[in-house]
Amino acid sequence: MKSVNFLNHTDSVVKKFKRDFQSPYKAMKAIIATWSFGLKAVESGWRVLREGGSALDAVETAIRAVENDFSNRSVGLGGYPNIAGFVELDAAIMDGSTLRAGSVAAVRNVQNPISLARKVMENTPHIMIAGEGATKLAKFFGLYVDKADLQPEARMEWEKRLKTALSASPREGSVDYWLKLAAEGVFNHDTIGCVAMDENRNIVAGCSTSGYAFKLVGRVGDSPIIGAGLYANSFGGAAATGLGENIMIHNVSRRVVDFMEQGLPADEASEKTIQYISKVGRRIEQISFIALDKNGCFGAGTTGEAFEFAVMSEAFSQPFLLKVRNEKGHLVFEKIPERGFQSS
Ligand code: SD4
Repeated sequence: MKSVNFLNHTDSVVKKFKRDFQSPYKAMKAIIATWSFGLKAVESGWRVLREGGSALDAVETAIRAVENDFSNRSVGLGGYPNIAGFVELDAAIMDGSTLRAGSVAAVRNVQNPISLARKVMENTPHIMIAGEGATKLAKFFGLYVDKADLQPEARMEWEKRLKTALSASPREGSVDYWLKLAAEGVFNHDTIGCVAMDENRNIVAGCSTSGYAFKLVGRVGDSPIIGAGLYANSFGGAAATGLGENIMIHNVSRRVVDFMEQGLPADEASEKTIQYISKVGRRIEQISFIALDKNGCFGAGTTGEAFEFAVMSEAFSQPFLLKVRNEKGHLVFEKIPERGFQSS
């Protein structure tokens, strides 16, 4: 098959790209992930799919690749800590073919919370395990790590926050004190979310995050909540990123899949979701998501100005980055030129 470099694209390549991207085609194996670091996830997950692996393995592998990068400040143990200086992680996985799911919330000392979430799904009668119980389960399954020191840059940033907050502090240890500290927190909006479909058309969604930087101890975001941070069934899958407190209110991932269930392709389901949230939402800041439908078509949406994500399917010769822009409720998808792709 002849490869065409998108950087020197012609109109016909652009048209082909739009057709491949926005309308159903025969490619079944497909994978999509949030943000530019999603490229690393997509590359890892694609290797699994390409070799005939399951969507479940692909999503777990994809997310682990980002969790294992300690330079990432919003995913895994390299992430910013909570206000007490501990990294607390949320993660979940959902198998659309069985409607089974597993999740962990506010878990410490686990390098790969996505794998722990999968253990919860496959080896317990439960869906969600939080806090100390999740850490204990990690020990049981050999996923616990003794050493979970903050990365130097994360520690520096945390100490800076503490100092700023303490300079005008209420009584140390009071609720006011903790709230003040948390209010100084920065919103960290880079969850790794991933959705994949394998050659048997099984769709799986997953996500993993260290959540809101300098959050209150025990704060749980949308990522481990089925329907909010992720959802998958036989019609499609979705995963969200952005301020969890907003995503939960709108049950974002389930809503995107609902629209796909009604027959819309992923990109149209995404637009409907954004329009719905904008219409009803008081809390609409910072919500973005990715979507994949049962025909292998990609979608994504954002209530912000733009949101980057990574994709790969049988229709393309290598993974690449896309951007979705929100133009007054209408979603416009475009390539990111500096990360050109090759269409076969
Ligand atoms: C949360 N949704 O914990 C996560 C944070 C995030 O991109 O980064 N999303 O609220």
